[in-house]
Amino acid sequence: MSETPTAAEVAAPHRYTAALAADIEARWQDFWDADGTYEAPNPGGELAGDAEVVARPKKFVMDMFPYPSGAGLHVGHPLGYIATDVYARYHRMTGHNVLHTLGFDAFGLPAEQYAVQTGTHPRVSTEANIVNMKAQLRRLGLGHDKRRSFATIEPEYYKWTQWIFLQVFNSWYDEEAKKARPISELVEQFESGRREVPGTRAWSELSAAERADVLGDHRLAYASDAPVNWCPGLGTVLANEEVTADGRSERGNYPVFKSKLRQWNMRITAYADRLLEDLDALDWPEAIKLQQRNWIGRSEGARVDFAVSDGSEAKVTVFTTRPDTIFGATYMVLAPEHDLIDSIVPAEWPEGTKEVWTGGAGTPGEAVAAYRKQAQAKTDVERQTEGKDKTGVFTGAYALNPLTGEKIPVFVGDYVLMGYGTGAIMAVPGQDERDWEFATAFELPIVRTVQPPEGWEGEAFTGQGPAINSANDEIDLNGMGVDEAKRTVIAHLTERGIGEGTVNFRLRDWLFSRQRYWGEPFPIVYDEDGVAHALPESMLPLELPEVDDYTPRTFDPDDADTSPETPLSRNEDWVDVELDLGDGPKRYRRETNTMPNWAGSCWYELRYLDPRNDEQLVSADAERYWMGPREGKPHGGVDLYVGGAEHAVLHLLYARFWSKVLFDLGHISSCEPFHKLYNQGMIQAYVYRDARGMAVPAAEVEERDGAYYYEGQKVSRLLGKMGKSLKNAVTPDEICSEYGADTLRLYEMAMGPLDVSRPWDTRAVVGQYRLLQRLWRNVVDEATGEVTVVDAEPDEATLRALHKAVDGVSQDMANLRFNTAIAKVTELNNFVTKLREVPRSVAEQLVLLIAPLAPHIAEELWRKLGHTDSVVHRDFPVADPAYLVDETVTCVVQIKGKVKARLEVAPSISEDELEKVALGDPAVVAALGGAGVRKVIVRAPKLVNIVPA
Ligand code: ANZ
Repeated sequence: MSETPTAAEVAAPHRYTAALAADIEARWQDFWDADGTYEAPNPGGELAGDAEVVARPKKFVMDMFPYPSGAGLHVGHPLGYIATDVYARYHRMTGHNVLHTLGFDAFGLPAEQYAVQTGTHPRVSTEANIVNMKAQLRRLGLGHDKRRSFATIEPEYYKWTQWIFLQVFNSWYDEEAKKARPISELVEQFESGRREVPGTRAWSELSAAERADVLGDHRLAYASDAPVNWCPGLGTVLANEEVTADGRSERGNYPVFKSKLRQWNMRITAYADRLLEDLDALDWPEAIKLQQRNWIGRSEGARVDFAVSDGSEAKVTVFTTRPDTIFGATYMVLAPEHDLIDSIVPAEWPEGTKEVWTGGAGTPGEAVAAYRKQAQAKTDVERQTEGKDKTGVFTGAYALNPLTGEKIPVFVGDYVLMGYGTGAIMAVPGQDERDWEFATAFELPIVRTVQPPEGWEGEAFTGQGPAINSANDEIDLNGMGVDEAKRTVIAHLTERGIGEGTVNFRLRDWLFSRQRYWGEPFPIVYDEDGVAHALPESMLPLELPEVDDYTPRTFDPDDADTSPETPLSRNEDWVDVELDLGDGPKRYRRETNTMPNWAGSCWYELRYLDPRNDEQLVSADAERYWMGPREGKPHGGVDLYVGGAEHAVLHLLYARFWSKVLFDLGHISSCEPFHKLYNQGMIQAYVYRDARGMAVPAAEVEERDGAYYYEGQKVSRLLGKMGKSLKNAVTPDEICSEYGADTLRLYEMAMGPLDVSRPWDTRAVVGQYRLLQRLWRNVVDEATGEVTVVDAEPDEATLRALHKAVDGVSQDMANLRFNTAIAKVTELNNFVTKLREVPRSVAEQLVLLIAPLAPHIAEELWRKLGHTDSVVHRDFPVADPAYLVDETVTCVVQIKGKVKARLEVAPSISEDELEKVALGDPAVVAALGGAGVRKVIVRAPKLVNIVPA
């Protein structure tokens, strides 16, 4: 504040200004902290509290927790946090025990990269970022139960992440019971002979390593040699999303190779069906459910064997969703990585090989080798892109169509992916668009097996219709619809032993290891034979060791035959250990990969419930109380989870998977983590770019005649993301300083419906500031600071305005429609502003109405109005229905000038509507006595004059 007061400050020293807001807000934030205002009691344990509060209905409201980035928050980040806060506050005021808190998802790559660049330990930078973010969040007045906050990097937290890993590792999926069970029960089945041991020997005859291998095929967490994106130039494996379309690393532009590396996986595919089925009962946006369904990608179809026609026993097994079309399979395609290729390729091109099939190569072997090389450099997405020319080469081998008996050529083509189905297809150009394109390019025959509509020509027909061209001596599909034909053909193939109906999923197991430092260490050690052993629970947490260097070791970028060296492997003292795992001290080597970023966020909702429990992940009482199944929520779960739509699959699918495992093993009572999900929109901001396309600081751009200038140069303007790199970030701190947190909260909630993206406009913030200033003036004299309300009863019109607002705002709050709630509060406030005197009861209700949205000013006014308690736990106003019905006016209905009826109607009734009501009135009908009507004269809303025929 400046030292000499301005004229306005002298005239109105008690006006609601930024300085006053700052004072009010700081005071109430301190009060809430000291008072523990937002602490939600558990039914028992360390966080047990007031039994009366515990007995209320519970509400568990949650945000997707933030990564504490060094850049801190911009105004886009808190949109969801404010919304959940308003929602939580509303529910506290309507008789709920509300749990709302916020933790930090603090492992991750940015801190590690910063560490590599600066030598600062990731823990140091991460903790500093958390401190900064907490301060930013505190200024917003969010009503969090701070006792329940944590960061995923705390050993007390990741102890339990590791513990869950062990639960997953030590269990298997029982297909019959359709649930996870302890691995010890599987061992028992093998031992007792109730389950057949693979191979020829009994369980007791297998070595420890052999047993470990057998169990590894069943464990829900298992190590396998999966082909992954290995980038020697960066020294790490990469996610598919980190690889460019031309097969290079997005960062650094190094070559990326598909390399088989031993990695940990989680068998999420075992849960594919349940992950699908349980979606139905969740209250999630349909778009997100659809994304999960597509990601899981359940397809019903068949596996069919095609014999290779070289006299060998070889066969190509395909997965098809259209077994009804087999009669139209005129060629086959194998993925370039398919194992069978090498064994079926002949030395020479067979007779009948067309020029276009050979790729210009002298022999099939050369053609296939050259083609594979070319395919290796493409990503799966690229290979599958629609409308791209289909490529491939002939393998020189033929297969037999099992229903037509015809020899059909086998191709290698990259539009077939190794990771889906069997990595091989029967191609039916008549019914499949991709196959049609390929067949046209390679001059292959096309046979339609479904009758297309008349005039259909020049493309595949993928719709429904009767089967045609589909009969042999044993089976006749002709005339059948697609579904019947499918059923018939599957039965036939099954009988012949060359096929069966199957379900195929797009979902893959979850690759769970990363070659990074800043993540949870695996609680796994290897013995001398390389057998993996779980650490006992007593050895958790296994803490991250100190290392000198966080950098991954890099290699010659072109040398595919290298493998990663993880940062953790550099600490030999940590890696090479003597442990007693129950059979005496032995030497072991620790797993040196770390868990992926997603691990910590897979179960954090559970830890909020019982954050300091060091005996259990969460106590059964607390879990059942906050998460347990309820009426209307068969699976239980968080009552409201708010976050960005970008987390449709990975995080939300992984978290669901872990919940199901923990549920199966009896650790929790809800098999779903999040009952209701809501995606908030994004706050966008204008990005201004100069002639070179570089972003310029948005705050320094000037507008003149509809054009934009930066340092005198014209710049372009587009709506985009908000962020430091685009030089358009606005921080909540700036807005809090200029107007106060309550104004910021109102502005963010008023910008539009919560799920819609909206452009930030700093100039518009002042509108909400004025609302709060008017509210303040309605209660407090700006010159004296005295409360000005009177102890008079409000008049009828005021009561109507009040109760209408209360009714509307309540409904809006319960349904996350905060923008319209603010409009209604504003309307009421404007009404009150026009009153000569403000009745105390009206002022109080107004303050309570706005309390969830603008909690600091509400507390302050509540106190000024003479209350000694906090508004946080006061009852939200309840509308009196008596004041909600519209007022009516009396309408007189005359026939030939004589009054025959009086009607009570809304003052706003239309002429048409009034005419209808009048003519339908029983007294009028009786008076007309069946006579027709010649003319009706309507003067809405008061008079209707009827002239009978
Ligand atoms: C013959 C056929 C005829 C097919 C027809 C479709 C239509 P969804 O629904 O996604 O599961 N396919 C199978 N494995 C493949 C792979 N590894 N790479 C690329 N394509 C593959 O798709 C299943 C269909 O996609 C399968 O059914 C197969 O083509 C193809 F009129 O078989 B179909």
